Amino acid sequence: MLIVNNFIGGEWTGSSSGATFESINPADTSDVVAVVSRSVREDVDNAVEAAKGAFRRWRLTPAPRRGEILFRAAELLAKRKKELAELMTREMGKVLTEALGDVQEAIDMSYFMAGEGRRLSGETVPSELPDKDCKSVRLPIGVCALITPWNFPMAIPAWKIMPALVSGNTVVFKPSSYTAACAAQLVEILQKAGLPAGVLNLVNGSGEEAGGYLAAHDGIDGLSFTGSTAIGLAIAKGCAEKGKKVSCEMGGKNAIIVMDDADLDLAVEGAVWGGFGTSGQRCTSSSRVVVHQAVYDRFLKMFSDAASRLRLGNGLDEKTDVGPLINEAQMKKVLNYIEIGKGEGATLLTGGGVCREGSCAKGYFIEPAIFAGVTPGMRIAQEEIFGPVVSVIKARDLEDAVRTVNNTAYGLSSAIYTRDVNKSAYAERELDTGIVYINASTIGAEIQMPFGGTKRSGYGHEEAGGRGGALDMFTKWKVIYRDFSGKLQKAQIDR
Ligand code: UN1
Repeated sequence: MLIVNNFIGGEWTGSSSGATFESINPADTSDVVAVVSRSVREDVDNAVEAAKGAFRRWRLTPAPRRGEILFRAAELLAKRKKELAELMTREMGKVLTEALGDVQEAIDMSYFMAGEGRRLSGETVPSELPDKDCKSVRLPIGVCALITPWNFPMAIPAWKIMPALVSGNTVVFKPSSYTAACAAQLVEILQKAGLPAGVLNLVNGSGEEAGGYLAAHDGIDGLSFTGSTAIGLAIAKGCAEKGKKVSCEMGGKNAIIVMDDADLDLAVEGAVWGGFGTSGQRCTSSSRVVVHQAVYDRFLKMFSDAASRLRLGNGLDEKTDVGPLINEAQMKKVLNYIEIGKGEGATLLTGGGVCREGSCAKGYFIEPAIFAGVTPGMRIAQEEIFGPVVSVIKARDLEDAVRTVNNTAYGLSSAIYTRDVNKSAYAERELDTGIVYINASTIGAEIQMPFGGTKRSGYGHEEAGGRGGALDMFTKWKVIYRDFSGKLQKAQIDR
């Protein structure tokens, strides 16, 4: 069992109240992974203060040097990849191969942002007047609060922490209380990589107690959040009222379209991977599959056969395909949606039951569930379930399928399986989601591209790289006009 403390001003310390909570293995609830300090307001105040103090020097540290620290962190992460992935599987349940991928995403992001230390480019453009020039430079925004979820315990914190740091911000990091041990490892690695005291601060605790207080803190200058839509929108509103920069990555109700000309084996593999990977607990999960009527019956048979073959169990066992849900509340929520689906008249083709057999006896396991005969307006087709439940909806043609996909409050990710280039081009243009996949599932975003959604899925693109990605969230522009004519020149007027 690990002891996980806060990390404030370069020191690992317990909560000032002395209170703790436990981080429990969801595959085996008798396994306490960590005892974690439960932060109170005073701890958050101290962390913000430490970040504020460190900002004065960190912002003036040359960006390439900031990048070198991230590079060293990437090296340390890579060296410890397997051990970190095992801890992740133990702490939040995802199967080891996926946990290795999660750590890999953090490694990739660290290397990528290390390189940004030598770019962080602005623009130099001509002036409309003689002997005058114009440039824009990126500056850090200040103290950034980063609030992250449990489903990607290393990747998502890295998406936020690395760009925030390389840009010269200092950070107060509040990870999900369900993955506190993973978060502490990441922070310790950055500490070992040479980050100065106070530049990155960790406060553990619940969303209500520590997260909410941090989000509303007057001492922060920007906030990045990944989590539910309800909390994200409340956070965005609070930041707007105070004029603070904010970005929220929220829920999804992602869909895969399967056309009549699709490679059905590939589509089934994609639907299984997108629907049941991470036990459906991804904001990008393929929780709907919209299938052309001509292949609907065949697809359903293939999909439910494949889903019923998936093996539930502890993610550390290499025979396991699907791990547990994160906690009891999530399990109850998913079971409730299964009842809602039945009540709405959808047909439960496979799964949906609690599994307590063998290695599942002490965890939160639900068999991968597929509903057929779902209509677009049903609650199971509209609301984010965040569990291993996929709704299959029949479509008349491509236009009908696209309309169904777009007919939700969310817009994070979508996919189409087709061999027709014209159909894929139409879908690419018309699908109202931040990410569109062609002949691939709705999951698998890469860190060098922006990540975010439309409608209630995203408030600002941010996370990863690319133009409009993380650096735009974590920097502000300063524009400098230099007039070396030695006389009064009036822009717009002297023309
Ligand atoms: C999430 O779904 O919560 O695209 C994040 C993916 C991962 C990140 C997903 N790279 O599946």
